[in-house]
Formats: sequence, structure tokens, C-alpha cells
Amino acid sequence: MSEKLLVPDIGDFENVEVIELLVKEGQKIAKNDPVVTIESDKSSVEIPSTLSGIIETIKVKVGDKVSKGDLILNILGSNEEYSTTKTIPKDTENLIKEAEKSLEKKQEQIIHTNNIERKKPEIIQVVNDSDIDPLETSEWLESLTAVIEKDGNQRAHYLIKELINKAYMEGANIPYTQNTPYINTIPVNEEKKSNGDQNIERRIRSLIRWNSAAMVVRANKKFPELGGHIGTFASAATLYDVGMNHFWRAKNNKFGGDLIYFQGHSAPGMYARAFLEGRLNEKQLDSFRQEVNPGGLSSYPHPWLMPNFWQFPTVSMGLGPMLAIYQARYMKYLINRGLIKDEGRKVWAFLGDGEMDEPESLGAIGLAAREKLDNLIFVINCNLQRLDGPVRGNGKIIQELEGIFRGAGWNVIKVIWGSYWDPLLANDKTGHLIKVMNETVDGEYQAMKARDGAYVREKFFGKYPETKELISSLSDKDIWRLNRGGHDPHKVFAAYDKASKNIGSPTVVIAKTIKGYGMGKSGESVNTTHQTKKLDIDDLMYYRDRFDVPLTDKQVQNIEYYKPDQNSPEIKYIKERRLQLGGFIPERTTYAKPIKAPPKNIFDNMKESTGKKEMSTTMALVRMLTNLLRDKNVASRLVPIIPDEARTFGMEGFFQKIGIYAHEGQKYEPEDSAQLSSYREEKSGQVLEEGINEAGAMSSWIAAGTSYTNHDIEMIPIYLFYSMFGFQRIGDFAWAGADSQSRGFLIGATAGRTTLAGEGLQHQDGHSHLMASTIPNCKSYDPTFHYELATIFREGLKRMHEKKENIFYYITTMNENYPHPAMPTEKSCEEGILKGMYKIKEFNKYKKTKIQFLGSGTILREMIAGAEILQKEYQIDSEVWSVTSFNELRRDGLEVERYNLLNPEKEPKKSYVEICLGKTEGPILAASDYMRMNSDQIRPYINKSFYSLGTDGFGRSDTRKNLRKFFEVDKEHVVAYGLSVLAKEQLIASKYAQEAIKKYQIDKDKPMPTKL
Ligand SMILES: Cc1ncc(C[n+]2csc(CCOP(=O)(O)OP(=O)(O)O)c2C)c(N)n1
Ligand SMILES: [Mg+2]
Repeated sequence: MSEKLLVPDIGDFENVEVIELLVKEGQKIAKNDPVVTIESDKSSVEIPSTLSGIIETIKVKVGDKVSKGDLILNILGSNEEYSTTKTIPKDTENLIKEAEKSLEKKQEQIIHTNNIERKKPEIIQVVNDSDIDPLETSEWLESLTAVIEKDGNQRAHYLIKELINKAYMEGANIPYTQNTPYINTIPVNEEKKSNGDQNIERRIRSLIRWNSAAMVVRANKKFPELGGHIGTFASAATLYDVGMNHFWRAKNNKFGGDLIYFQGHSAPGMYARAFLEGRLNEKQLDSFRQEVNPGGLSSYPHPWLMPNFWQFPTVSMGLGPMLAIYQARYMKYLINRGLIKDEGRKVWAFLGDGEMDEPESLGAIGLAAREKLDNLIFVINCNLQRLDGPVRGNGKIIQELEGIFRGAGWNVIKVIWGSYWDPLLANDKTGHLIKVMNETVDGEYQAMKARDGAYVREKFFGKYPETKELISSLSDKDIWRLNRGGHDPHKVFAAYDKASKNIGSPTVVIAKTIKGYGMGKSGESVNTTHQTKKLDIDDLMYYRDRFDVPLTDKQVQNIEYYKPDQNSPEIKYIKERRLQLGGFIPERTTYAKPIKAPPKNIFDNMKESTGKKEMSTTMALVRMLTNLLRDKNVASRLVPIIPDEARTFGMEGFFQKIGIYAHEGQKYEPEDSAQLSSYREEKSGQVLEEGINEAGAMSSWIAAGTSYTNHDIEMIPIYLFYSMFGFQRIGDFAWAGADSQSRGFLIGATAGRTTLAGEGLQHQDGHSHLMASTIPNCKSYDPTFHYELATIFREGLKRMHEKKENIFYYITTMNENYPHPAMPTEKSCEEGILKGMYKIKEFNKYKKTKIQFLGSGTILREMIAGAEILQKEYQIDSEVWSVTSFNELRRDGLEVERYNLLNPEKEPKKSYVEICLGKTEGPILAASDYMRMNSDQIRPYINKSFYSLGTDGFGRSDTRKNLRKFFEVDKEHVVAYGLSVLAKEQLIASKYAQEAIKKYQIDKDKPMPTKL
């Protein structure tokens, strides 16, 4: 029987144009197959079939206007209604899944709690002066102990929670704290023991410590200007070594590899380890920070400079933590979309406690918890110092971070005290030791480690008679040996073990260490540690002795590296450990297959004139993406990323079509569920809808753009944003993305100072191209017409994703609607579009006077209109050039100029600008919707009079027409300035210019827009 397919609810729109028929009569279709594309002036969407069967008749054609309820086609043989009633409703299904999951989890927990071997806990009564009834307190505590013993921690936790709830309901104002006492999170009896050989691991660690310090000292002895850091790695060596020996699995043909974000300025430690592993040689160590010649070791992790070694640039504080969070999120995205296997891979990020002050460092921790990123582990090295001094001299950074992360929903593991403290804490029957630990501020902790055991005895243990008594049998040396958790491999191992087994939330290991650990008087725990890059002979001797490095005094004086023989137990051990863990880390490789670029004709509809139909380039881009989603090679690899602007760019159709990624699916019936573009969240959703979060969106873009190396799958991220909130907002991330060799598209939508009319000063972008030009591997384009955009986009797909060039594209698109002409048929047009300019129009009627117009973006249209007026009203000929990229033209010019200067004896090469304009007649007037500096970039590469117009100054809200008049880039100004230029060049009389200025009411006395 025949069924009707009607236009569904398309939201607020009526009379929307059909722009494509995607099916034919007689064709067999399945439910959800797209049948037509419709386009309003704001967005274009495909209408999917709600029925399956054979198409009997199609009732619409291209160009028809349709509204809700109109008949699209008749289908024969359908017996399926578009209805969800036959399946379990989405939210019910989710509910069932959720319930099943939580049942499983509960059972797991019960098994887990029963398995823990628990030492009978002793009651530690924390001394508190405000305790008005200590006896009552101890009764409560005893009851709690009994519960823990009998029914376990979970039960105790439940009871406490109920008590708090009850007190809250009774009106008690209970102060809330996210903090636990200043001791390790993992009790001694629950510490998982390492099966490693501790002696040999210590020896290896000592050698790595020595070699990394030696590398920095040697480099600075030779060239004192080079800089470098010793103190940071010295504090973090154990944190890294335990990971390297026991936890971090490398990428190989069987496993995707854990991803480790190393703290930027601990790089010397990574080089020193690679030296022992035989991956770097002495000569390379000696070229630390000398990166100009091949083989030098980069100052910090920079994949651009060491593309086979470093994976993640981290040295700009705060980027690493955010990038790592989004990397972990992206890994889950790939898994949930079925693009990679779930192999239990982890993302580890090493951060400094000072670095945590950066807003970015904490900016996305909520997302990590919300998305249950249990594949993510932060390790914060709390050496209590940053560059200038203490991180929190008057407070406690570890407690502060604990509160913040716990509050955000993370699993927090504090590693504060080393094993030597265990017996003291066990004997602290009165709770005074914990009391001192809680009371002592970081400034004091730091000062103590800059002194000696006697000082610690007096200042720390001396605070109370009970604590003084506790250490009465210890010598000052014993006291000095009381170690911090982050320097104790047992404690670190236990923390990592627990972190890597945690399910359902991200983990942060907060480890307490000493900055400059082992550096002695000149560098340990002192405010200047961070910048210590030279050690004198006494310090070096001390360092050697402290870590038992087997070097003679003479060798120490020569600051020699130490590498044991290939067959030594140390080297064998280090290699065996890495073999067990699958290979070396860090190592950057890629085995991703290229994505075949779509056929040339995929964007053919963009080469035709749109006739009278008006369209913005943003809309043209969305159309292109819709086309791409039909290309089987490309479709699944697209990663559209949007920070809450899909509707602004007319992309809401993507919500239904490919879904919004949501790790928990959609637990609710969306408000607009009846509509075609309803808000659809799905576990396998493709769109990354990041919310109002440009930094996060950019981090996702980088994760997806480096997928080819981190996950061995080439992906095509396309991040669309308000161009004003692009580079200037996330510039540092863009730089990191470039360093990481991210491949993908950045689309600065609603671009241009006057093209975006109503939004005003903070929205109107007149400079993003200049910022884009600062990044060497960023190709940027400012196209005007749909075929230019399509040509650039396809080339980008080909170069980046098929040919695997390490470049990325920044393309601006606009929201101005206008008709688009057909692509010129000259062969050179495509080449010109890609190189940066081509001739789009020539006015040739009078052959008297001529001017060359160079226009970019929407201002090109003002120039074409101005040229027409000049021809018609002033008999002046012109050639109009569409400049798709002043940036690319400048790059070409720079290179050609350099070649010519370096080869004075040779025939000079011509820049592309000169090739285009060298033989043309008349002066040049260039303009764009950006600052004049944008077009001025090419001035040096053409030996002709060159003038420019642009939108220098603060943006402001007004109509497009008024804005263009204000910034003097409308067609009237093009005419007046054009005449003036010709008068100045003595090609016409000045009276024409004067008349035009008057005619168009151009106020000569108005100050420069930059002054308004
Ligand atoms: C955005 C940014 N600002 C400043 C710096 C310069 N800088 C490098 S390391 C450092 C101090 C880092 O302290 P912390 O994070 O505690 O690391 P630690 O060396 O103590 O482990 C500073 C200010 C930088 N690299 N990046
Ligand atoms: Mg620090």
C-alpha cells in the first residue's frame, strides 16, 4: 500500500526551499535515509524518510518552498511507521541500563570491601581544644570503629552521611569540608607492594638524576645563555621512575599505548632516561637546548622539534592539564563511536603545584568528573615551590587541591609522607603528630627542608611535648631521613596502582616532594631552586654522594655522564622493564592510514551560480559538510566541534543527523523531540558540542587533529567558532596545536569587522587573519564565494588527510547573504584561489585609465560594485582581483625575496603577486574587512603604487551599510578613494575625486576610525 511522507516539524520556519533531491522515483529506500535537503536563510537540513519501501512518486522539486505537513513523496510497500513506540522508549531503556549497572557496581563493591584485609584500627583521638566532652567523643569514635570493623567503610560512610543529613534537617549549621587529615589517603595496610627490585631501581634513578643534572650543567658551562632546570626533575624523579618501571604501557602492534603528558621543564629527566635506554647518545645530551642544528634536544617537549620523540607540548603552564582532560575525553569518544577498541588505555598528566594556579589547569576538571574519565590520572608534584617562592607559604597547597578536586568529583589520592613516617604515625596515640602536620603551613615545611634534622626537631616536633617525646629516640640524622611521600617509591607505587584501578571517576595523585631534592645547600628547597642551572664542584660532589653515583672525584670535576655497561644489571633491568611494558616512552609514531580525499566533483554544486539565491559562506560551508557526510571515506572521520554556536551557524540539522556525543546517551525526552532538528544526544554521537568553552573546544580539536599519531586513526576535526573568539581567545592553544602537528580545519565564522553587523566592539573581528599568520604551519584564507571556499576546503582535505602534510587550515566564513557567481572557467582560477589571488573581473571598455582592485572576503563585493561605478560613471577601466589569502601571498613573497637576495647572480624569481600584477596597468588599491595591515603585507612584493583600505579601529554595532561607511570600505569609498589614487598618480584630474567625495557625502574632517 502507498504511504505519504510529509514535511516534518521544522521549527519556526515556513516556506523553506528544497535545494536538493536525494532520491529518485522507483528507488528503494530504508527508514532514516535522507530524501531531500531543504534550506532556510539560516540553515540547511536533510529530511530523512520515516518509512521504508519503494518511492512511487516524488511530489516536490528543487526550488519548491515547503512547510510542515506538505507532501514530499509517496512510498509503496512500507509497513513501518516512524514511531518509537515499538521499541522501548529511550529514557526507559536508559533507566533499565542504569539500574543494571548500579546493581553490578554494588555487588562489586561488596566483594571488594570484604576482600580487604584490615588491620584492627586504633582509635586516634585528634586533639581539639574545643572538645567540651572528650569522653562522649571517644564513645562516638569507638562506635564508628566498631561499624568499620563489622560492616566496612561503605557502611561507615553511609552512617556519617545520614548523621549529617539528619543534623542538617534539624537545623544544625554543619560546616562542610572536602578535606581529610594531612596524611596519606591509602592506609599502610592497604598499600599494594611493588614486585620490582628496589635496590636496582634506586641505582637507576640515581643515574638518571645525575645525568639529567649533568646535562644541564654541561650545557650552561659551555653556553651560559642556554638555561635549563635541575630542581624540577630532581623533585619528580621517583614519580616518573615508578611510572616508567611499572605502569606506563607503550604503543606497539598489540596495544595503543598510554599517553603521558610530562611536565615541560622536567624534560632533562626524560632525556637522561632515554640515554640509559640507549635511545640518545652523549653527543645528543651535549646538544641540549641547541636545536638549530639537527640532533639537538629541545628545551621542553616540542613535537615539532623532536617529532619522533615528544608527543605533547606542555611547557606553557596550564595547557597540559586541559589538553590531557580533553585527550582522555576524546579517547572515550573514539571508543564510544566504535572507531578504536577499548583497551583500558590511560592518559597521565604530570603537573606542577605552581602550575595549578593557572585558570586553565582547573578549568576543565568538572568535565573530567562529569564524563567519568576513569582513563585519566593527574599527578601533581607538590614540591611546595614555584619559580619565585612558595606556592602557598601561608597555607597548604595539597589540602587546597584536595578540596577542589574532591569537590569536583575526582578520586583524590594524597601521597604526603614516606615510609619512615609510618611507625611514628602508628605510635601517635594522642593525635598530636597529625595535629602538628595539620597545623604546619607550607612555608614552614619548605624552610625545614632547607635546614637540617635539628631544626625539624625543634620547629616541628618541638611544638608539643607529645610529639617531642615521639621522636626522643631518633637522632637528628634519623629525623632528616623522614621522607616525603613523593620520594618514596613504595608509596608512589601504591598510589599509582590504586589510581590505575579506579573505576567511574578521574584520579588525582597529589604527591608531596622537595624541590631540588638532593641538590644540597645551593639548590634544595630554597626559593632560588627553580632557576639553578649551575652547580659548583662541592654541590656536584654532594649530589654524587647523596645518590651513590659511582664516579671518581675527577669524573665529577669533569661533570661526566655515567652510563653502565650494556650488560650491567641496571641497563638490563631498565630495558627488561620497558620490554614488559611494550616499548619506550615517550615515542611519537603514526601508523594511520590516509583518508582518500572526496572526488573532485563532490563540491560541484558549489561551482555553479546560485542565480538570484542569496547565501552566506557559513551556509555554504554547512552545505559542504552535509555533502561530506555522504562520502563514505570521509563521513565517519569528521569531528564537528562547536562551542554552543550551532544555531548561530545554521548547523542545528547536525544534531539529528549525526547526534551530539554524550557518554551517557540521552536520559530525557528533549523538549523539541517532535522537530526535525531536535536536540539529540547519543553515546555514539559525532558532534562535539562543547558548551560555551572555546579553550575546551580547541583542546578537543587538538586531540582529534593529532588522532593520527595518538590513536593511529586519521580524523578530520572542524571547529567552528565566532572568529573574534578564536585566535585571540585560544592563541596559546593554537600554538600548541601547531607544535603538535594537528591536522584539521578551524573555521572563523561570522568573521569580518563590518560583515557581522549588530554585535559590536567585542564581537567584530578585524584581525584574526593577522594572528593566524603568526603560526607558520597555519594556512589561512578569507574566501568570498562558495566555489573559492569549496576549492580551498577540498585542497585542505587532500593535503592534510590524504597526503598527511602537517599543516592546518584557518578559513573565515561570513554571515552576509549574497548571490554567488559560477566559478570562472579559466584553468588558472583554481591555482590562483589556492595561491592567494586570481582575476575575477575586468572592466575594459574605455582603454584610457586603469586601476587594479584587490579585494578580500565580503569587501571584494564592494570593490566589484565600485569598479562598476567607475566604469559606468567615470569611464575608468579596472581589473578586480579576488584575494583569498594575503597571508599566503606574503609567505610566497618572503620566500622569493629571500631566494633573490641569496642568489644575486641568478635571474630573479618572481613572487606570485608580481606574476599576477607585474604587467598590469595602473596603481593598486587593496581592501579587506580586516585591518589595513592585512593587505599591506604584500606591498613589498610588487613594484607599483599600492594603497589600502581596511577596518582599523574598534568595532561597533550598527547596520552593515553604516559600518562600511564608517570604516570607509563601502563601494562609495572604493570609488572616491579610487579616483583619488588615480589623481595622485597623475592619471586623472583631482577634481573627479573631489566631486566624488562631495557626492558621496564623505566627511573629510571625520577623524580616522582608529581615533573614534
Ligand atoms: C604560561 C606560563 N607562564 C610562565 C611560565 C614560566 N615558568 C616555567 S616553570 C614556572 C614555575 C613552575 O612551578 P611549578 O608548576 O610548581 O613547577 P615545579 O618546577 O615546581 O615542579 C614558571 C613560572 C611558563 N612556562 N608558562
Ligand atoms: Mg612546584
